[in-house]
Amino acid sequence: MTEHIQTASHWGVYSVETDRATHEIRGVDGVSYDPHPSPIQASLPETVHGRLRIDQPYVREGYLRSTGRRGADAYVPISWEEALDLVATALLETREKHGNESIYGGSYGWASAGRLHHSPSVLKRFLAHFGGYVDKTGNHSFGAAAGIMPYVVGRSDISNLVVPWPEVVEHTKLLVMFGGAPLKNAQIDSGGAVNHENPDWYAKTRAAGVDVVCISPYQHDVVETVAPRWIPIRPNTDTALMIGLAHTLVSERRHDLEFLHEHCEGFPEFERYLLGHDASWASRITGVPEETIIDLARQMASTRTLVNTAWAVQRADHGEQPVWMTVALAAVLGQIGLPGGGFSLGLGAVSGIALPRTTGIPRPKLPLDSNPVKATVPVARVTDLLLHPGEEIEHNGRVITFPDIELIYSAGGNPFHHNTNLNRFLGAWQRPATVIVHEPFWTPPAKHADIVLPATTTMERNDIGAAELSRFWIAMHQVVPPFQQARNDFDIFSELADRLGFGAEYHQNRDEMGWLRHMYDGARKQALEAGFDPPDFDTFWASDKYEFPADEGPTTLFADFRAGAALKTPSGRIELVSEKIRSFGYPDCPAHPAWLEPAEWLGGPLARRFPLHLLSHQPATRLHSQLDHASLSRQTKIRDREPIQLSVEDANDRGLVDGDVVRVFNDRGAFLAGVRICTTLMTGVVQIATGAWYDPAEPGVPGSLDKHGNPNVVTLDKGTSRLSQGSTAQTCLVEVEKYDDPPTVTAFELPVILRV
Ligand SMILES: Nc1nc2c(c(=O)[nH]1)N[C@H]1C(S)=C(S)[C@@H](COP(=O)(O)OP(=O)(O)OC[C@H]3O[C@@H](n4cnc5c(=O)[nH]c(N)nc54)[C@H](O)[C@@H]3O)O[C@H]1N2
Ligand SMILES: Nc1nc2c(c(=O)[nH]1)N[C@H]1C(S)=C(S)[C@@H](COP(=O)(O)OP(=O)(O)OC[C@H]3O[C@@H](n4cnc5c(=O)[nH]c(N)nc54)[C@H](O)[C@@H]3O)O[C@H]1N2
Ligand SMILES: [Mo]
Repeated sequence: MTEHIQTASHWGVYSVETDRATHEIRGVDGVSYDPHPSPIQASLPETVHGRLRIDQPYVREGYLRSTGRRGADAYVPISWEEALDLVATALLETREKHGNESIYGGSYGWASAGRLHHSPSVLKRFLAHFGGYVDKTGNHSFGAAAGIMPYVVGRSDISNLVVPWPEVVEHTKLLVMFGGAPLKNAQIDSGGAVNHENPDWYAKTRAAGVDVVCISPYQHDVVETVAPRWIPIRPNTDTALMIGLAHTLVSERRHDLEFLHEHCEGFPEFERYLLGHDASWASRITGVPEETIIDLARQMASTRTLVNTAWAVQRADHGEQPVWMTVALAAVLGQIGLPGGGFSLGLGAVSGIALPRTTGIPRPKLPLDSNPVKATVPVARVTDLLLHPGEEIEHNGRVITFPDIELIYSAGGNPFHHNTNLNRFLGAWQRPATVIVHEPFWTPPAKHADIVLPATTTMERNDIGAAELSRFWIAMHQVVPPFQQARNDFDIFSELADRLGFGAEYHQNRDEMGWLRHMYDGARKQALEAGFDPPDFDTFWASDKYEFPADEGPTTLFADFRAGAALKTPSGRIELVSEKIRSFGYPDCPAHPAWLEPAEWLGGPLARRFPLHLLSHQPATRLHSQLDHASLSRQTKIRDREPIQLSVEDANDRGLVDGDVVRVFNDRGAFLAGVRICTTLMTGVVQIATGAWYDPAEPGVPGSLDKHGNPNVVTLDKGTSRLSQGSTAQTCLVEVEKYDDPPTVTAFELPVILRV
């Protein structure tokens, strides 16, 4: 008999059709209240019971004898009893010999939707009760923006610094988008996208006659639906373009002096800097013609203009600057706090970011409990942490000393996806004595771990979906029993906590449904106090979802500030000059927004050897590395490799045709990819999606050729600046050459398993 059961993922809520007797998953369907369900959900039926699932616990063959190399060894199947003993022993020994500061539990990662079974969270709760762990700070998504914005506008909640679609449609006349807003990115949301409305909002934007400008190396970063005007720009030079625009505005007296004096700190000093950098200077740096800059500046001053900057633009060396300069440009225009005007960050970066939202909705949550260890590492500096114990780095006005890491515990992330400069990272990953990973699939982190514990996927457990950017609470029902010996991350930690003597503190004697009910009741109480009316747990669970009412209308960003309220900056105003930042004395983040040359870019000396700028964007057919093994993602590959886009000219110069395999390389490493020639990409720029599973020709050996197309084999791993230490993944020069007789891709093979 067929059953239909609702659950959810980061890419949407869906109903799963299963056979009640055999538990075969027959298909998935979007829910009726989702206007544009994501095609990514089609990858689920084949993967939940697919051959890459990890069926039971394993230990790396060389681990117990301290031999071999992570990534190169075979795996030995062990029982859960043995596996949990090994984990408990490693944890206890590490703590005893080296203290809790030697345990890295920062475990970055998107894992899966659901508020209880979010694996990095259950891991952190566990390690907190074990006496603590070294955590990470910041994120890969918008680390530089989150670092700089507290100084500029007194806020670090970057995903709220967005002008929502309804306001754009009603009030914006000119939408200037640095880095665009690729529609493919709006498929997903951390915690579970619900209503995919972005395509409809683009259509409304078009119908309202909003003039859209896409400033990006790639023309299709804004959907054709809105007939955008394309201004190609050299990667990592947006700050210079914004400075050129601001210069034009100021020198032609088109700026809003009253706004600058009333609401901003430091304009006179910033103006002196600005006046030395005109449109012709900006043109030389950006490759944008001087007249285009001047015309655009004039148009911006003549109408209601919104400047939006994509998160990708700040995922680059000195990524603080384009964000600060976005605010400065909007301040010069003087429309901050007016409906549909001013600035916005990351419009369209994820599904819910610019949809009508409701403020003050509480979320059911699992308490992480406080971490007794205070040592942390910025996410972009994890390799340095592992390689250089004792080293000091500057971060946001403080000095961090790296502790000596002996044990890595990772669940719910793929470090061979999110970290840059993987060859250096792989060397770092070999250093600690023990690496423990929970994974549902034989992914690169599983294949590089000492102890591998098999985790369930969302379909195998009950949970509650409640994304920060949505108005829904979603009941996620268990669809099928756990695969083979897989267990929920939460249950694994509960059992470990029992063994280690803090079970009662960790799980508080609640099982899965006990926790869901407890978490729901806590959030419901808060919701009732806030004037909402969610039903009791049983009604919610039976009815699949609760939808909070939409707000009457959005409040305009910074309208209260414009009307006189103070910002949480030292001056209470927008800081175009920050005395606080000046006091840090950082050469890579001065007291006002400025053009600082990136470590590598097309205008720098390295471009003579590596003349192509590599951009690695979010993938259309998967979430980061998740579901790369499903047919939807694999169908897009070229001769089994991730496609890399090259302009016609760059392809011709190298004698390349569509379908060729190429080697993409620089001094940090090399990977293979399949050529796709693109007529809408700027010459000098190549583009590849992130997320192809790392697949080294010589496993475990730093410097090996990656056969499959993982861009992080060549990306740079310096921090954006001493201020934020954010990721610089988009700052990367390479060369590309044809590669004959490429080796077979083995990313989707199982590791060698020694059955005794
Ligand atoms: N070059 C380059 N690199 C980038 C970026 C870029 O733009 N360019 N973007 C960066 C950004 S913004 C981000 S957010 C990061 C994302 O990096 P990650 O969040 O690390 O990427 P994911 O592929 O989502 O990794 C999630 C992992 O968790 C596993 N998993 C899923 N569900 C569960 C579960 O229930 N339990 C357990 N134990 N495991 C589970 C999946 O199989 C997968 O291996 O990448 C960053 N890396
Ligand atoms: N389908 C899907 N959607 C996703 C994700 C996914 O994995 N899959 N990941 C999600 C996550 S975690 C995040 S953080 C967001 C990220 O959202 P973003 O960071 O905004 O997304 P990207 O796709 O990395 O980049 C968007 C575009 O920026 C342009 N760009 C890159 N560098 C520059 C530059 O220097 N200047 C200019 N002007 N343009 C530049 C590129 O052409 C690229 O296509 O996406 C989310 N959405
Ligand atoms: Mo992200």
